[in-house]
Amino acid sequence: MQEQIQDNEDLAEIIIKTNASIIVPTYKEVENIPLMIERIDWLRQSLGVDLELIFMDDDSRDGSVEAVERAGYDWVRIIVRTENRGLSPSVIEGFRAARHPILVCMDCDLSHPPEAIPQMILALGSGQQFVIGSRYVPGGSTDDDWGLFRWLNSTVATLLARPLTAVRDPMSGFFALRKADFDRAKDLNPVGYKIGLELIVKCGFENVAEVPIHFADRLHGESKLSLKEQLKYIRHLRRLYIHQFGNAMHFLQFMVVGASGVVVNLTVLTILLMLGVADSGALAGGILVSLVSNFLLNRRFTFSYARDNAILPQFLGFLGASAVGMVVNYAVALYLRTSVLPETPTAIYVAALTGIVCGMIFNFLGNRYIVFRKRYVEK
Ligand SMILES: Nc1nc2c(ncn2[C@@H]2O[C@H](COP(=O)(O)OP(=O)(O)O)[C@@H](O)[C@H]2O)c(=O)[nH]1
Ligand SMILES: [Mg+2]
Repeated sequence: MQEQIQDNEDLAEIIIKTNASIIVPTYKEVENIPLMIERIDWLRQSLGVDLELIFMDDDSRDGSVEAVERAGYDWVRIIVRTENRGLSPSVIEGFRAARHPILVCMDCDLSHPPEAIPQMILALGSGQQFVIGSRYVPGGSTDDDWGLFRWLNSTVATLLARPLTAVRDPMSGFFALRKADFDRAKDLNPVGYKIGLELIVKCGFENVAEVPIHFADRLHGESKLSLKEQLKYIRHLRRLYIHQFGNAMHFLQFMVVGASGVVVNLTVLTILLMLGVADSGALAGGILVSLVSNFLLNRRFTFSYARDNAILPQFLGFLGASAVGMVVNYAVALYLRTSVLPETPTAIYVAALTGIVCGMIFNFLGNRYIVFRKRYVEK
């Protein structure tokens, strides 16, 4: 392995002067820890800068602490965490504990080549705010044995993040940034695995660079990326979308809930008709049930930040906002039909559609700012 590293000609040409802290989240990585230390030690010696290595361990109790002690270096530490476990919180805590002006985060499984670190630091020095060790830029690669499922999984996850950032590999757990920028980051919500994506979005970084890496398969042990973590990713994405797109995202969810209300309405209508209820009763039943389901879904998802507020006043407010929306709808449509549009066969439809859109917007605004108003910041 050492020879392979020393073959890396680019490294010899890169001279960096800034010291860096390398933060490595670990959970049961005892087999990989000595190898990580060895690789970083080699990098320290060849660069001649001070690199601090901090393992952020979630109480693995597998001999990780002893492995770090055995190495006996004063520039290597392991911090054992017993509270607020998880990959992202441990990285954040490690960044806070770091002593040097540049922060690097990487996996402990030797997937991420430490030899890319000098280039990453250099990019930060030349004005980049965030630098990713990337599999998906020219020159980057992964080991060949990725099955279809793993590839598809990674591709879909990356595509879902595309509206948030144009970065090719936002899922990467190998990245670097300045400590000063990290210290300024607000509202970090370290949930799940994608701490790099969280930082790019929440810090609002515009200059993000990607350094190509070969992403090797993990050396020892198994990936801890479970299905549960993947579901957390969906929740994380939703939060980031709301952070980035604010009202547009609330409106989109409001529309999706509205569309689901149509399905609920028609389903209830059909069931009631099958049960022999009269048309008038079945129509009313469909409307009532869809109103309730729309309300509950909006409370649970669209305006989830207000879901701890009292439910009854909210429901009455929701009905009120719907009523106002209907009045606006009717008024706009009638005004357009009688006073604005020319006498053509399609005029009534144009009027009706414009009325619907205006009514919906009023309905949304009433719910967003009055019925489900924000009493506290979403956690
Ligand atoms: N502190 C901490 N580290 C974790 C946790 N889960 C995973 N890790 C570490 O985070 C890194 C990435 O995890 P890994 O299983 O390699 O995920 P993958 O690369 O996406 O397959 C590894 O160094 C893990 O040991 C956790 O809950 N807490
Ligand atoms: Mg890994």
